[in-house]
Amino acid sequence: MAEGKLYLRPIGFLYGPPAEAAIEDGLALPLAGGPIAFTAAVAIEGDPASSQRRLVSVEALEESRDADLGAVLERVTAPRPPFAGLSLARPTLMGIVNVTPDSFSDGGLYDETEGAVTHAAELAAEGAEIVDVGGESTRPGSDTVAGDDELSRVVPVLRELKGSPAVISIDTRKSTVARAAAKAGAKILNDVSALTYDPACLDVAAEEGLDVVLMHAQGVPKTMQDNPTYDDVVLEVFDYLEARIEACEAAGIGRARIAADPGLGFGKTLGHNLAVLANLSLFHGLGVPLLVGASRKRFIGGLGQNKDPKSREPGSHAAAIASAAQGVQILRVHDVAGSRQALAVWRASMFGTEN
Ligand code: YH5
Repeated sequence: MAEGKLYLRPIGFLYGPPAEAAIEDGLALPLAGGPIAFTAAVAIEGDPASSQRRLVSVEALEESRDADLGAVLERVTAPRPPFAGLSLARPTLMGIVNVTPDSFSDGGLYDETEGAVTHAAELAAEGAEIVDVGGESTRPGSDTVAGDDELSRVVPVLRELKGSPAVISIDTRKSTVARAAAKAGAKILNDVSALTYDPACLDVAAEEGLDVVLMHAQGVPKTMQDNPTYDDVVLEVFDYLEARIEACEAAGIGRARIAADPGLGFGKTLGHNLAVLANLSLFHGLGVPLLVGASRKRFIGGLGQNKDPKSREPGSHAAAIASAAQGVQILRVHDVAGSRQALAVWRASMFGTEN
């Protein structure tokens, strides 16, 4: 009988016409509403300290009368409503725009603003449906930035992006920045602390009607890579995100306005990052759209021995495809044009359609 919590990791994916046929015949189920289907699942029972795994066919899943299993299965298979007005039927690209002084050699607020605005317009033209604007570096080892400095970097950029075809996302942990960003036209609050660093972010998101991206991190940027430890990184990240979704719902941010992100590189060793990547489909059990940001991160260099972030593009594309192949809906990337090409070729070859 059910001992502890139940998690489901969908596996055995089908794409395109075979997916539709297998769903029709009861041999597969839609992953997060489709268009990918899964034919089996790894059922994980227990908790991060002690868990057991068994392989279950879709037939067996559907025949089970277990209420816990039924509840997880409903979350895994249910269609996701649009997020921030965007249909998530195919992989959606979030392009990264940094407004931090170290990305511009000569500094100066005007140059910084113009550079970021131009970059954002390029990313939107290349196919980014979301542009994520950040004024605080949260890379490993980074110091925190004063709220006023972050505000004065980011707000002028957001104001100039008001006519942009892309949905604007603000990457911040601070409620003052989130509030000002919402007034300046941002529709998404992307918070690497899942609204824990500054709990007032919960009220700001609720009041301003922002959709939110909740990301898992262990520790804070300055020290998070010192010695990250988990009993079971995948289950712990799942439990954390589930609790943060509940906190949002309690604060008046409905499930339809939430996306979840396991936070690659945030308090995670190479092994932790790979475990998360290999088990991404489990996070569909959160019942919300998923976002993954692997682009140019150190673990990609760690696998490929590459120190220069820009030399990590091929690995970044591979990680984006591996994520999309498990049904991840939103991919946070630096190279929008390249990611779009990689994903289009992957999609065409797996689904057998040009678009
Ligand atoms: C994320 O994953 N990441 S900021 C180190 C690098 C390269 C890039 C060169 N904000 C995420 O992009 N928001 C950041 O090594 C994020 N998910 C979400 N939702 C860190 C970053 C980076 C760090």
